[in-house]
Amino acid sequence: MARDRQQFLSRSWPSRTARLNEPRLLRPPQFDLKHLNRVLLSGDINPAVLAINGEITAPGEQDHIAFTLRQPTRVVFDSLTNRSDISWQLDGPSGQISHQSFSSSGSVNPGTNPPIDLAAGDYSLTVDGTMDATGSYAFRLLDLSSATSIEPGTPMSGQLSPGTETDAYKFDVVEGERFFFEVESNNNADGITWCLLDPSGNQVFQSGFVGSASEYPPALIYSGTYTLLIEGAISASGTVDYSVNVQPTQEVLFHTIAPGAVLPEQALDFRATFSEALDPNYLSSSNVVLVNTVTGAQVAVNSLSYDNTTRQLHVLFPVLNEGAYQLSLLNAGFRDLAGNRLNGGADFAVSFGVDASDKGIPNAIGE
Ligand SMILES: [Ca+2]
Ligand SMILES: [Ca+2]
Repeated sequence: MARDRQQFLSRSWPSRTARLNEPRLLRPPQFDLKHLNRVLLSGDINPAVLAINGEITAPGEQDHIAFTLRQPTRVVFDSLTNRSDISWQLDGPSGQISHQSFSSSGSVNPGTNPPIDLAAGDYSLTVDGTMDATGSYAFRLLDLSSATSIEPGTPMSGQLSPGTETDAYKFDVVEGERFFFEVESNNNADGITWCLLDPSGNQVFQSGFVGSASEYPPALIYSGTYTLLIEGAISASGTVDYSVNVQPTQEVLFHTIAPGAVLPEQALDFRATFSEALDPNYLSSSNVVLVNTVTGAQVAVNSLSYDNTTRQLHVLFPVLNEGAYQLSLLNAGFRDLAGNRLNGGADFAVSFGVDASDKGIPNAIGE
């Protein structure tokens, strides 16, 4: 039934430059956004403004889809079809907005296909084959305001189904908060990307989305809603199951090792004393993040131990060369004995147990 409707949608408004074998209608139909949602989008975790399966059945055919937005809407075009010889063009009240092939419409790629802020008004999407290309196509225009809300610190899982789709998540940020983005699992890594958008739709990061990938961007500088997009490869077949954790972090110390200096292995140790006992099952060195802020490289900690009588976490570091380092505790990664995730500075006090100067490395470390 939906397919019949889509055929109607795509065929009932021939182009003004319609080919001779296309029928002409006097007036284009106008479809209300809410109507489209109800008809086309039930069961989708990321409601779209448009979700269309169509087909260019005859050489030279153009398909046209008209829709009306009642309010300003930020969208991304999510191509589900790996065809370089079929293209789409979006036109709106101000003229042409975008024109790309279906195979190069990465929805997380700000270079070719950034999020689009559409004003209220009437729009048309034209799908066209290059030369005599024919075949089926599918896409969604995702409404980012309808992204699924996530709670930082609580792992979440999802599925790209089909594997070519984009999933969108959102969470609220207070200016200055910092988060560690971690892929906990991904059963089909090929070609998936993820990106974070700030409240204005500008990209904070974009990178490959593989089983152990992580991103640790600088403190987020705007208060408002951030959007996380996870986009399947356009060549994907099958579905992709994944889980992700967006963890709030507590930045505890920032140190600089002077030019030319080398801090020997374990010369520096870090201690965090918690206000209550920790569940040992959630003690992990992956919850301690040391980053060289000059190179951006993450440094794996050497070892981590926890003494339940003193409630003290003890972390030793590898050899550190000159550079500026930032150390963060992924506080949401730790849990107390009641199973609660820690919520930052209220739950622990931190210190360096051994200062570098104690090891005869004058001026090696300074604030
Ligand atoms: Ca999905
Ligand atoms: Ca896609």
